[in-house]
Amino acid sequence: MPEHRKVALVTGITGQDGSYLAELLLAKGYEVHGIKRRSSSFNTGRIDHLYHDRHVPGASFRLHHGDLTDATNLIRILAQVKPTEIYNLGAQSHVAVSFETPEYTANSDALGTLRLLEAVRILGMEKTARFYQASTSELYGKVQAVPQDETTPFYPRSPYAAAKLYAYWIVVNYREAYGLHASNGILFNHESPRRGETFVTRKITRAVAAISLGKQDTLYLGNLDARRDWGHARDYVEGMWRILQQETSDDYVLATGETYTVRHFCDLAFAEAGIAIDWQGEGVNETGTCKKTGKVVVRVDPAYFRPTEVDLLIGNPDKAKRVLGWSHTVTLPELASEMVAADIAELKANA
Ligand code: NDP
Ligand code: GDR
Repeated sequence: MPEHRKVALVTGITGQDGSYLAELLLAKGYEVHGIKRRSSSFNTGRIDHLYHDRHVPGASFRLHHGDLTDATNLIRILAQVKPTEIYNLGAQSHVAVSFETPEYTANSDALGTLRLLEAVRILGMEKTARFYQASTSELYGKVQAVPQDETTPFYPRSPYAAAKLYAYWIVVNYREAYGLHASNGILFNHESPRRGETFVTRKITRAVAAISLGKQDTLYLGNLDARRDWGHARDYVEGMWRILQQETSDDYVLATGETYTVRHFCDLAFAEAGIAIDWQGEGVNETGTCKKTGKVVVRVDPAYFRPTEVDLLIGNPDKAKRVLGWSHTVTLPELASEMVAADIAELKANA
């Protein structure tokens, strides 16, 4: 690979990870190209601060309209951009939503990955472009062993995870069949103030902000006992980049190695705003309530339960530490604190 060209193509650039990755790559001097979907309203809020008008000399950030469900469009963009690194972050990424839109989820998350890999082959870019696939701890699904590492068997528990399982293996297959420098990052949950509003951490921190400012009374959640290994997205995009800088492609777990319940995150986040939660007993699910003095602030709504749940995720990041020199830097209390502060500031600014 020519050392002087550093051109990245990022699918999912408008998402949480895409925005942090774009910042990282630009800071490292890359020419960054992103694929964004056409939408009826603006969907570039997370990356607007990076956008330079393409007529400005030296602009190194470009957006292209596209979609992982459109093969001809992917081929055209790849042919134009000639990336040296491709980060495939685009996906229908919401597990609960995948039960409602399983076919679309498979189309974008599984076949979308195949389309991108085929585009690389069709254009003869196997030796010039490195490929990163956004794989996920959801692959582990029904617990087979803990902590989960690169050798733990997969057991997907949702249409999302099943689609990502296909993507994981097609990446491995293209590496073995065609010598592509293609790697999977098996990333455990990572959050930030830019996390989508319907994922549980952000849903909680937004509610903490609204409740603390007197704009909301009650927060409805689903399974409070699910355990997740949560880190900060900024740390994880650094890991993605490091994976593609290796001489040899491979698969890596990125995780903190610690696991906490949704209930615990709730406690941390509410404590940040000085709101004590009076839980109505441990393990309450169907009718569980938690009270701030005299006032119910969190209730369980079974509508948020999933047909099949992933009960326990805890990753073993030893290989990433050893080979990539990567480890997380942000603790869960620090993450909760940053997210709550950002949501309070945002709500005040919009008041
Ligand atoms: P987000 O949901 O924040 O972002 C997803 C991105 O994919 C958005 O830019 C979205 O565009 C885009 N997208 C969705 N469907 C398509 C499509 N059909 N064609 C092109 N682009 C599409 O996810 P995250 O940033 O959190 O995650 C990034 C990737 O990492 C995803 O693949 C996710 O599945 C995976 N992952 C995430 C983890 C996490 O904890 N965050 C952990 C492990 C894996 P738009 O803005 O228009 O919706
Ligand atoms: P997850 O994230 O499914 O792990 O997928 P999410 O934050 O949606 O759920 C985490 C856990 O919280 C429980 N939960 C709730 N979840 C949501 N969204 N809303 C609720 O009200 C609620 N109440 C309880 C869930 O049941 C679950 O157990 C994320 C996504 O980013 C995927 O794309 C990624 O692959 C994985 O993380 C790793």
